[in-house]
Amino acid sequence: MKTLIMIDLQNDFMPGGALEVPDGDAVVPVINAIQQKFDMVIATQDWHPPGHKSFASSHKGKKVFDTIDLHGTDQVLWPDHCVQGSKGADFHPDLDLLPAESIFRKGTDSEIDSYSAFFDNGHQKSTGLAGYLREKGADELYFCGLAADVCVYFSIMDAVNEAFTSFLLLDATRPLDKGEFSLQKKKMRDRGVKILQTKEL
Ligand code: VGL
Ligand code: ZN
Repeated sequence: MKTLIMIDLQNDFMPGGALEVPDGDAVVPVINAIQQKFDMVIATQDWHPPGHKSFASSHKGKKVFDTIDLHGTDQVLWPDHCVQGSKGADFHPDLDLLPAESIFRKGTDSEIDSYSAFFDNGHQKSTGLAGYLREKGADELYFCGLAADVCVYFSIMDAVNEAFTSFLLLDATRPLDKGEFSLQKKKMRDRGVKILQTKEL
């Protein structure tokens, strides 16, 4: 069963947002155009309480993009973003959410960050997504959304570990850091992830 997983298509990751991904809004029409090709559509939403520990502003003397140890896991410090209930946490206004049968929220625990749609960064807590997808009979997962080198990448690697056949839709994602994403594409291919363009669907 073909399932589309739309990662974090939220205002704060769009140009002008708190943690903007270059050209991030370009993926919205691309994604709207392919939704009808899938048996199921799921969305994720980065959803942090104010003062979340992934925010540089929560650590005295630290700057955005510094790395700290957070409960034994390396944590990049981000600008405040996707604060629960804020406009920045809302989905892009043009994103078609009608076909999405569920929205999985992540990063809701103040103390731990969660890039992946499946687990927190320390792999301590599951979001329940893998079990949900299995119960629904989803086996082929197609990933799109933002940011390619953060939440999309970590979600795909967890999906592979959970034995889902995983695809990345290259023209329906954009990275924060292109160099990092190039290295990750190789790692994903090495793990059997198929990387394709939406026109190949
Ligand atoms: C993301 C950094 C921090 C993402 C979320 O959605 O890629 N990146 N929180
Ligand atoms: Zn976040």
